[in-house]
Amino acid sequence: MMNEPALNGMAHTEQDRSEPLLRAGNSNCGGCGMSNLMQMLRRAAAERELKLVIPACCAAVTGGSFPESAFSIPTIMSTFASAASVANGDASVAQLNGEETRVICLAGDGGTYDIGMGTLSAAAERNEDILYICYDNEIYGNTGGQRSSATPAGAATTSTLHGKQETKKDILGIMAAHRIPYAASISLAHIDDTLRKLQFALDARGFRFLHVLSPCPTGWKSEPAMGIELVRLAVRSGLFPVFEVFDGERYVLNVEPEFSGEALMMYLSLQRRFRNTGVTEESLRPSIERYWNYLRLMSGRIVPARRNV
Ligand SMILES: Cc1ncc(C[n+]2csc(CCOP(=O)(O)OP(=O)(O)O)c2C)c(N)n1
Ligand code: SF4
Ligand SMILES: [Mg+2]
Repeated sequence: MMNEPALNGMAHTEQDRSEPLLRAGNSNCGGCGMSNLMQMLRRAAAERELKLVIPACCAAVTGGSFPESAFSIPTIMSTFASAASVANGDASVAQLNGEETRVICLAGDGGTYDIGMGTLSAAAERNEDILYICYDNEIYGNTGGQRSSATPAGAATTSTLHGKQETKKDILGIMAAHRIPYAASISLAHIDDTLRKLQFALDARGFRFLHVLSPCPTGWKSEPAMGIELVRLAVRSGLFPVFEVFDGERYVLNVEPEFSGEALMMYLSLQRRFRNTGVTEESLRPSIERYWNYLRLMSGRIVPARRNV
């Protein structure tokens, strides 16, 4: 009876559906990429026992107020600055108790690239046994859509009305430089690749970092139904490379893009945040090429994703 595309034909009856991590009644906007990520995480986790640590961000408020919660698993809300440390403490307690629980720190780009970077870097340097997932909507969404250091150049935000001048930080480069066991980017438009990486990262030991491009219709000024298509366009155009880094040195490129100019134009034109800020396909092309030259140099190898959707 139920055959939702996002579940890849796996859920046919009510009994086939495991309880979602983020239940109905949550306060996320329609079309939020983070909601989609939570659905993928549920599927990838299957029967694994999970705990979440979430610093201030949209994910922190979407569960609702105590004693109610839209989260179906134990969830701790932390300050920005302590998120990775709290997750680290939680993982250590689970280990001391002999539990199999996997602790996930789920944070936005503001909490990751900017405000929580100190403890994130410290936990990565100590190779603590946590999975850190950054859902990157390229703004401080929860406080009204201000720029973060993940906001790309040319995007209008509520604090850069005419478009941000500075370029986006290379978060995977920063995390790979910590020589952590696993760091990877995730495209929600590539379901098999997403599930494979989530499963790998859930089972691996030591510090794992996942970077997820997370459409935000509210901040990106885009249609809610276009979120996954926007991610697909970002991948096709080369704007969002999908790759993995093992131990900070072995780079594996998972999707070879078409570097399609049409995809890049579509990506820009479907989001009003890029309107009238001067950003064009031509202005973005050099930085895309520079980054890809770097990635090719680091990897020397292309592994296509198993299924492009
Ligand atoms: C130290 C500190 N500074 C600022 C805030 C206010 N604040 C709460 S959520 C938020 C935005 C978080 O952005 P991000 O991490 O990208 O998550 P998103 O809201 O986009 O989901 C800010 C600035 C805070 N709670 N604590
Ligand atoms: S503001 Fe953006 S990230 Fe936050 S709930 Fe809405 S769509 Fe999701
Ligand atoms: Mg954000």
